[in-house]
Amino acid sequence: MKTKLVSAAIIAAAGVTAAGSAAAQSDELVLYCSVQEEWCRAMSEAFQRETGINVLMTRRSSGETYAQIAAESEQPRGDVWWGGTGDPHLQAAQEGLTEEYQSDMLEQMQDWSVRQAETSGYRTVGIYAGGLGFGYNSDLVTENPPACWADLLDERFADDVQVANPNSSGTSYTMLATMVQLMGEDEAFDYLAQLHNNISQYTQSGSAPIRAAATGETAIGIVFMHDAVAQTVQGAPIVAVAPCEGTGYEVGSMSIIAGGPNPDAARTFYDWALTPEAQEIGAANNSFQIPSNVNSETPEAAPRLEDITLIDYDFALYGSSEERTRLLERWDADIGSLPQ
Ligand code: S7P
Repeated sequence: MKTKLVSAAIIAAAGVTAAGSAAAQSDELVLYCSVQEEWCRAMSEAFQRETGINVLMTRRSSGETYAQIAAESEQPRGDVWWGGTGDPHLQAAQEGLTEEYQSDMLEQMQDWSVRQAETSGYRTVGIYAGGLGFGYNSDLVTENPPACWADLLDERFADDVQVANPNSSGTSYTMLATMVQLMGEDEAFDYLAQLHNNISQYTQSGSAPIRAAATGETAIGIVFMHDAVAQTVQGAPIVAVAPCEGTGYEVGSMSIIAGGPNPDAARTFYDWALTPEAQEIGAANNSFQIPSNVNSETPEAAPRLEDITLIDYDFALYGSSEERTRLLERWDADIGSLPQ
């Protein structure tokens, strides 16, 4: 899905003429976006309006975008990877797929955002945060609603739970790494094998399970809590749950792709995307993460991290190339191979 966001009005407003079309080549930004499509489009349009730089945007899940950037590393085509869970951004940083950049905007960032930058040697930065949990359809689950990870194993939810595949989805990889940190690795894979009995489908995108729950296709979707809240805000009978045992969280991130075709436009986007004005575009487009600029307004509906029992998620370890690759291989062997 490639969206070329160019319009005559925008070009005219930016003072770019037909005669200047050679220069327009460098006034382009190739954006790989890993949040919800609606937010990706709104960010692209706002940046284009602000700067006159044409944005070519592609939306893919986090694991898929990491794989695309790795596959294109000999001849990079993208400039900025914006959004998506932090672990694959850290892996890309470790593998030299992304560029070191220390924006002046860093001084306005929350501690967790700066820590993400430091962990990566300034090859990525935190742009938002959000806790992992699940959501259930209250029209379908009317008694004893699930409150804990353990409750999702109940046989009354057979074939009624969805989660994404952790290879394509950053949300699902966050769940895998969370379970390993909460329970220990063998116990986590044992839990996931039991949960498999209740899973109707491993989706490609991380938020698809809660969209399915909103329409009543499934009772429970394992997702980031803000993605569950987004459905509630839109009027779906979805209740977001912070699991009682504790849970992991994401530091959604942004990185400049090493050797991308438009490095100046990439840095312009990077600085702009860290401003409160740019970060507040999320809430206006149904995305309720916690923004990373201390001066950005946190959306009213955003689940607050301080209200959730959070584990001390080890981003450096679970975002490392070796650990992420190893855990995904084990998931393929132990869980992905189980009969549906
Ligand atoms: O919807 C927003 C969000 O949950 O999407 C990102 C997610 O990684 C993209 O979906 P995948 O799980 O399919 O990779 C999150 O970073 C973000 O909060």
